[in-house]
Amino acid sequence: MRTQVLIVGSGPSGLLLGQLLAGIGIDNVILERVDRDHLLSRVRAGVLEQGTVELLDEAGAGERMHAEGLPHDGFAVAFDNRLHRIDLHALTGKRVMVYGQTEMTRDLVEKREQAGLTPVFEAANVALHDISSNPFVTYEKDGQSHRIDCDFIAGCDGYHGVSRKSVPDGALQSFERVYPFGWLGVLAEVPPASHELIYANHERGFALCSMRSMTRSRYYIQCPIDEKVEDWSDDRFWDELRRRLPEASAAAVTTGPSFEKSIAPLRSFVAEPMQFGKLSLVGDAAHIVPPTGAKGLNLAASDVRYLFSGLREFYADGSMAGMDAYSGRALARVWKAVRFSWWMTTMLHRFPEGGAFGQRIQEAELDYLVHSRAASTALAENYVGLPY
Ligand code: FAS
Ligand code: PHB
Repeated sequence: MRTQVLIVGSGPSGLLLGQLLAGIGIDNVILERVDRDHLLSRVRAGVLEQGTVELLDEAGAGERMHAEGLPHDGFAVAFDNRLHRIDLHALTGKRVMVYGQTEMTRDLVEKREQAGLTPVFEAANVALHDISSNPFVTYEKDGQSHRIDCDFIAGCDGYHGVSRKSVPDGALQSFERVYPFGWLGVLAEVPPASHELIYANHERGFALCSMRSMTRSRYYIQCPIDEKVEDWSDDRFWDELRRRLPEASAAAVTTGPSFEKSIAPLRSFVAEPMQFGKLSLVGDAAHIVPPTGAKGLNLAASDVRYLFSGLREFYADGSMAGMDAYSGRALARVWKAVRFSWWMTTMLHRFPEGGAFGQRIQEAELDYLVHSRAASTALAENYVGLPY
């Protein structure tokens, strides 16, 4: 079998790229390791930049997002028992869309299936070959071995995928910072504590009040990296969450049974370059950010935008200029988002090893942020998404 672009991974990166390519007649196949139910059961990001919204529209999969998503003009930063609103729209003229990655993935999968381009689910032992010149991919499914030859491979298979590992040793340089804590997150069918997100800095640790709709809430609290989710009953979670919020916000929390509870580790990671021969790395396959700045999914979307532009140019007039520029263009935006996510994380989380000096610096950072228009604008323009 042969295709023009072979996409490894059916997460947001792979699905967005596949849908955009199919939309202009560029043949592509998506290989996905897990089954459809597993893919659509994952709970991850919740905030879309305007650029991501526009890309989903361009991919023809934005209808339900506009019907059910929640446009947000701002969010609050909480500390010293007070809320301080960051008015994104007043400061930047832009807003963000609160719409779960789970829903976005479902919309893209259904669009692709309607076009008869169903991803190959449960593709096992995907292997990349000859990625420098005449690339092909092999995999197994239903006990059969398969080979697909292609012009390009898009490695959209996330941090633990096979694509980055297929680059020859020494050809990539990686940069990493692992944070000494994780996020314990819950989903519950209860109304959110506020109509906008609340990012809370508290001496007991960070907390985030988010949502998926006005009847479904998403909450997170900072927890030790070695914490076990089974040690956290719902009651224990709700009590700890409310202790980290301003009193008025805590009183507004509606508790109820969680139907998803998990702990995510936090790290910053970048692999350079994001391309080797005919293999391009996209999204989490190339970079990871702590979710504090709501950038992970949105960075995946900007990588897709750059790669799609390069592929469109190649198939239109044979020029490799856009493809050759992909890594540099993507990394320029990636590193700004990595910096912002690191900054938001260091400003809002507890770092005991930072000592009394570190605590005072954090308090000064927060005080400056909420009392300086320049500081709030800098946060706001990064949060809504820097220009492409
Ligand atoms: P993904 O990891 O989403 O998708 C990769 C796909 O490739 C997966 O479906 C995987 O099954 C498949 N795959 C892997 N190896 C393969 C192989 N060998 N062969 C075939 N397929 C393979 N971001 C935010 O902005 N906010 C958040 O709150 C947030 N929370 C997160 C929580 C968790 C637990 C995790 C892991 C990430 C979170 N993120 C968050 C980041 C997340 O949203 C990613 O940025 C986003 O999923 C990136 O999308 P992809 O690049 O498509 O990678
Ligand atoms: C979420 O709703 O899952 C979410 C929102 C904002 C973040 C991280 C996660 O910064």
